[in-house]
Amino acid sequence: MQACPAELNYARYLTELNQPRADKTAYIDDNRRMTYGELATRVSTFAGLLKNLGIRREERILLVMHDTIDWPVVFLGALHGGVVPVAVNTLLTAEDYAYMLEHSRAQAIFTSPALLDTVQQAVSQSSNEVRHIVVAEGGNTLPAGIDSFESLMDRAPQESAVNTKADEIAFWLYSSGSTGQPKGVVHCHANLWHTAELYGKPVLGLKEDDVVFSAAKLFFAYGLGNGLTFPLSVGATVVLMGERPTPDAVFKRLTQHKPTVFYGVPTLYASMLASPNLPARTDVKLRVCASAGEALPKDLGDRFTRHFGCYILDGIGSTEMLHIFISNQAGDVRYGTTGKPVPGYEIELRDDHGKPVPAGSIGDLYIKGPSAAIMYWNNRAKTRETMLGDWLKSGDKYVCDAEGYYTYAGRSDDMIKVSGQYVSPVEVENVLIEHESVLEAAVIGVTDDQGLVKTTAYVVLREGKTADGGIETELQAYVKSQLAPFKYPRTIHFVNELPKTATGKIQRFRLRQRQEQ
Ligand code: 3SK
Repeated sequence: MQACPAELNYARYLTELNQPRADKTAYIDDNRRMTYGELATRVSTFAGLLKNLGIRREERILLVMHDTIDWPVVFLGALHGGVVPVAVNTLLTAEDYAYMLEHSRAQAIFTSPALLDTVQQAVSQSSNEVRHIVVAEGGNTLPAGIDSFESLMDRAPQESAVNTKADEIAFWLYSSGSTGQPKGVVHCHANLWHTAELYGKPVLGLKEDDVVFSAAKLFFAYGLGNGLTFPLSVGATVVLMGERPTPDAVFKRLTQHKPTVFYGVPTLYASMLASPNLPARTDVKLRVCASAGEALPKDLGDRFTRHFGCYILDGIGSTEMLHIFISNQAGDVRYGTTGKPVPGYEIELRDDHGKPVPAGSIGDLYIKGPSAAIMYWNNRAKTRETMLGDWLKSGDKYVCDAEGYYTYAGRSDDMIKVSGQYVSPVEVENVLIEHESVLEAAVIGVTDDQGLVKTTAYVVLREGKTADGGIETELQAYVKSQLAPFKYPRTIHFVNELPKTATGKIQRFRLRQRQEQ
C-alpha cells in the first residue's frame, strides 16, 4: 500500500482520481442523478459559494441535511475550500443544534426544507451568530433571510482547491457520551484516505463497477465511509435515500437500483428478515453486505445468508476512529463474533490496571491506527481520557478467543447503543423525571429475543399516581416529544424503588443483572 501523501486535500484527491470517469454516475438520489464530472464542478462551485458568503478557511459550517446529492457537494466543497463542515444527525432537537452551533461557532448552516423550522428555532436559542442559513434540495418558497442553495450556486464561480496538509483539520462529527454534552470529534484529511485504504478497498473489496447503498446516513461516521469515502475512492456509484430506512424503503432501492453492496445495522437486518415484503434472492444483486453499530446476532447473519446467498461482514468502528477497525472478512466470516482486527489497526484488550488480558478474558478495547481523531474540540479532559498517545480507548468491552476472533461483551460505561446510535441513559432519565407523574427513573439497554438492544426504563411513580390507564404510552410519548424520537424507552417497568449506592447513585448494572436472571 502507498503511504498517505503529506500534502492532501481529500476533495481534490477524489476529483483528480475520478477525472477519467466524468460521464459515469457518481450519485443517484430520490429525484436526481449526478455524474463524476458534475460532482467535480459542483464541489469547486460550492467552494466559490462559501467564498461569496464570506466564509473563510478553517471556519466551520453546520451540515444538517438529508441524504441527497447536495450532501456530498457541501461536504467535499467545504474540504475543497479549506472550510470545515460539521456534519450532524438530522434527527436531533432544536436544543441539540443550539448547543452544536455554540460549541462549533458555525458561521453558516446548510439544511433541508423539512429541517428548516428546527434549525431556525436552534438559531434563535443560540448565542452564536449564524451569518447564513441555506436551504438545499430546491426549497423555493423560503422565508425572508433564508438563502436558496441553488440560487447561490448559480451565482458562484468555481474555485481551485486550497493546498491543505494531510494532517490539517478537515471536518467534525459529534459523538454522544453517557453524561454531558456531545463531543466534537475532529478529523483531518488523511483519516478519510486511511479508512478507504484499510477497510473500503481491502475488506469490502470495493471496485469501480460496484453500486453501493447505505441505510446508515452520511452524517454518521459509518455512513460517511459507506456512501462517500469508499465508493468515491474507487469510482463506484452510490444510491442515496432521503427517507427513514424502513424495510420497505430499503427493499425499493435494493430491487430498483440493484446495489451490489449494502450497509445496514442489526435492527434493520432483523426487520428486513421479518418483513412479508422481503425480496427474493433473484430480485436483488447483492455481492456483500456490512453491519456495524451493535453486535450482529449469529442467527440473523445465518438467516440472511441462507436467504440472499451473500455474507454480512459484521464489524465495529467508532466516530473517533472514523470507521471499522475489527471486522469479519470475506472467506472468514464467523457469525456471532466481530471478526479480527482490520490489517493496519492494532487491538489490545486491557484489564483495569492497563495490562493485556489473556485469550478468553474480558478486557477494555484499545485501538491503534492511522485514522484516529485528533481531539475532542474544546474538551481537553475527555481527549486525555480517550486518546492516549497512539492508542484510543473505545469504551467497549471485548473478549478475544484463542483463534483471534473478537466478541462484543458490552459497553464499559452505561451508554446504550440502539440501532447503531448511542443513547445516554441520563438524558432519557432527566426527561422522564420532568413528567409530573414520575419521581425517579433509571434507563438501561435490554437485549431482546432476537439479540438486539432496546431501551428500557424503570420508573418510580409519585405518590397517588398508579401504573395503569395508559401511563406507559403517555411517558413514551413525552420522551419522544422532548428528545430525538429514537431515544424513547420501548418498555417501562414500574417499581417501588431503584437500586442505589450509599451515596445515592443509581446502580444501573443491578437493573441489568435483574434482567439477566
Ligand atoms: O458503530 C460502529 O460500529 C461504527 C462503525 C463505523 C463507523 C462509526 C461507527 C460508530
